[in-house]
Amino acid sequence: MGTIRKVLRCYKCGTILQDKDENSPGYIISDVYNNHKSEILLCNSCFEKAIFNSTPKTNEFDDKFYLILEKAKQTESLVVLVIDLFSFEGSVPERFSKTLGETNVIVVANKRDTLSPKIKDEDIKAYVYHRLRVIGLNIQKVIIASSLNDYNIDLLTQEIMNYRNNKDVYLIGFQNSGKTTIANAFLRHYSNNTNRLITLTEFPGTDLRVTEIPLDKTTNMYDVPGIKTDNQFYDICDKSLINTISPKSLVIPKKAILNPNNSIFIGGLARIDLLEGKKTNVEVYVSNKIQVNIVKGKNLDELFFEGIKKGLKPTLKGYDDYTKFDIYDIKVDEEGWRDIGILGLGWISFKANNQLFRVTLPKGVYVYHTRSKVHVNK
Ligand SMILES: Nc1nc2c(ncn2[C@@H]2O[C@H](COP(=O)(O)OP(=O)(O)OP(=O)(O)O)[C@@H](O)[C@H]2O)c(=O)[nH]1
Ligand SMILES: [Mg+2]
Repeated sequence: MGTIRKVLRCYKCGTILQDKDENSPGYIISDVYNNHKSEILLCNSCFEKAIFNSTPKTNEFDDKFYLILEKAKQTESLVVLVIDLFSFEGSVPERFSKTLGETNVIVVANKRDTLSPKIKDEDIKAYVYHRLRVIGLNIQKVIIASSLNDYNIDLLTQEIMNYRNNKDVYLIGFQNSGKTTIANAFLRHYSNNTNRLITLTEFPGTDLRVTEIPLDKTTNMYDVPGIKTDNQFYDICDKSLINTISPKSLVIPKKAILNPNNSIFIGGLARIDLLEGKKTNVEVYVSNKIQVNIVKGKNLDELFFEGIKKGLKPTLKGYDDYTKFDIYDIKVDEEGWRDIGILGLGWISFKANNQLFRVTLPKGVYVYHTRSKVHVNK
């Protein structure tokens, strides 16, 4: 799927590093540039002047969450994996699928309402299968649903009952994917015939707060807290920003025409520049509450960081200079409709034509390049 290469800046002066021209800014010797282990690199000129202390970011993933998955597996329960159709890239940690093994999984592709009704559910389903094909889960069904609009929740309720074999059900998924809203919608379609009450408990062996919904005398549905990764936009937002960037209804794409050296500023949160290629029509899919600006000029960096200080909306607290952002160059060498997306924030769709895009986004957030979710290539 094309090539995505992380663009590195000098850790001290911020100049974009390059190994081609010794006399231009940001020069670093090829060997270090191509074989570095750390992202903390200095251009030759800073390297000669300074020695730096630094603490690179390390990955963390919540171990307690795996205790819950292990329990689901041991008890041969049904796992309902909720994914957010608006913000879905498809990768899960390898440990996730290994822990679940052969456990039955139903995938709920939630937030259908954010995508156009003109797109066929079958096409969305094919996209979801395509993205999930490599992760090795034992997927029994994919159900396209909208828990806010009660779309297909009756079908989901039915399938949960079909596949659970009178065992427990675990609702799991990434943060903000809609698990709790699904549990509530499920309750509107399911009558609790026991005299047991819904309770909030600490899952044994963890301090994770889990909602326990009785299904019959002995079994429950568990609404598990969202999996926190460290590469979703939501992971670095406070609650109010999550509300702004997470769409509650149909996302109307903003249309733009990009020439080389034009950029899409997504609020003051991220930006996508067209560096090379022909004039390109682009559709921008982000929450309607985010300002999208098409900006032209050679000094895009300056315009972006000045804009963050002077009124682009929304912005992330503390993210106002280049040290807080990563940059990726994406060379598009496929054909047909493609998406470049920022996990949790949204994506752009365009027709591939050998473009080179540069994506600037908060450090650690994941960028992806895939076939289009909303345009089917026939
Ligand atoms: N557009 C849309 N938004 C939804 C839908 N379901 C949930 N949401 C929104 O998504 C956000 C998260 O919903 P929750 O149900 O709290 O998600 P969760 O997965 O339980 O979140 P955590 O427990 O924090 O991981 C809320 O703002 C919901 O309003 C849906 O079907 N469509
Ligand atoms: Mg929840």
